[in-house]
Amino acid sequence: MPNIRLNMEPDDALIVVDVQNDFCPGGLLPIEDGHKIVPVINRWIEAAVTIGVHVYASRDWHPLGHPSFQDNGGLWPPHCIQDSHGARFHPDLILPASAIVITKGVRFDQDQNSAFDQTGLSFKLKKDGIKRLWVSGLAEDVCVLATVTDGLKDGFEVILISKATKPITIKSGENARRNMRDAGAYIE
Ligand code: VGL
Ligand code: ZN
Repeated sequence: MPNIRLNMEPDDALIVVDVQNDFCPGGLLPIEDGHKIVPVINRWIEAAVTIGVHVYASRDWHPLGHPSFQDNGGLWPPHCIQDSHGARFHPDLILPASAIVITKGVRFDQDQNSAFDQTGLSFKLKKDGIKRLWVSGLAEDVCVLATVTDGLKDGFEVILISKATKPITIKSGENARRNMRDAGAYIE
């Protein structure tokens, strides 16, 4: 495959997935070195703001009793409880005032890993003429994976910024990357 270098362009969007305290060391569902992507994402945000690229930040925002929690038959320990410290964006993440926050994971009947899942994000991006997405954030093998594959399904070109994401485990991170590539994502 030719090595095409891609640059952000004004009708792209930068998507920052779930860069929240609970997914970083010290949090309730910590990803090893999760915090290390924050300065990397800040540089992408700075570039995006300079070019006029819109920034979207998703957040996992679970009510107590959420179905994704182990106590309720789900896979995960409780995390990103609405309004808790763990649910806040990482304190070093510098989101511009113009960033749009996408809240997900609020339903009692199902989880929403993808920032596109019943949020209307696709509608909004299309309304704004966005064709291509640069995706960063946590976790690469869960919500980033789901967001990238949903973005592709909805007809966007999607670029995963590999230095701006971290998986929960190395192995499932490798699987996730293969799945994203097979689904048509570029890995930058
Ligand atoms: C996530 C596990 C549970 C994520 C969210 O943001 O990747 N992972 N909830
Ligand atoms: Zn969650």
